[in-house]
Amino acid sequence: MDTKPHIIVNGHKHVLYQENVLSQKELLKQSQALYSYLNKRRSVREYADTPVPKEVIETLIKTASTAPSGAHKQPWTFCAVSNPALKTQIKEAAEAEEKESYESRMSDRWKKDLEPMGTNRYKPFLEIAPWLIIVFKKVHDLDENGEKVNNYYVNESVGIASGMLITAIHNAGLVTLTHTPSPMNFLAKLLNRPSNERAFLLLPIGYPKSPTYVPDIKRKPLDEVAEFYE
Ligand code: IYR
Repeated sequence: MDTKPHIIVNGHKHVLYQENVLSQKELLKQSQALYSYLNKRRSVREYADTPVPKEVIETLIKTASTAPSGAHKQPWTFCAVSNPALKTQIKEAAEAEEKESYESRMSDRWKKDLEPMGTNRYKPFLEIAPWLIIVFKKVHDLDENGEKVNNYYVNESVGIASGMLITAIHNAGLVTLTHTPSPMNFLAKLLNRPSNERAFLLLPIGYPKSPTYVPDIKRKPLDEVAEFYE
């Protein structure tokens, strides 16, 4: 076959895609193995204070940052916090918002829906987990003159990258939780983020406290989450 290392499309270089074609048997085996592994992932709220090396966190962030994004703008910043004083400030600010939420912002219906999860306004994991990653979305970019530059499909892009981060954390044998204290603007202030960034998600990362119990939830079966049009 005539394969060149690269071609030019619209004046731009396109490089050869490194394909990874599997046999039908391997394809099924690999897809089943990943399903079985990811099906073990659970949101965990109780952490051990065991440290996690910075290089691991760097690698997890690099993995998340391989996500597809609108026009390849990669409209995200992952802020990794291990500084104990900063974690305490984040916990205190998050708990102040959660107090408001649980006492007046959330409806009775919402609180009833959350009962099986056993959540409350206290967030000790924000201090105990060795790392917090706060994912920021860039609603637009800023050029060297501070002028706004467009980003596209920002929520979709940052959502996908966050999903990949959660997958990478689980793959490393660590646990996390998609925590969204609401409103989250205190995070941009505490972390001195530029004006084009908004907090998207807060993920504590670490080892689970041992033993840890998680709610006995079931996932919807395939026929409730998929429709096939063959
Ligand atoms: N942010 C609150 C409430 C909360 C809301 C949902 I939707 C959850 O799935 C879990 C919690 C808290 O973190 O407690």
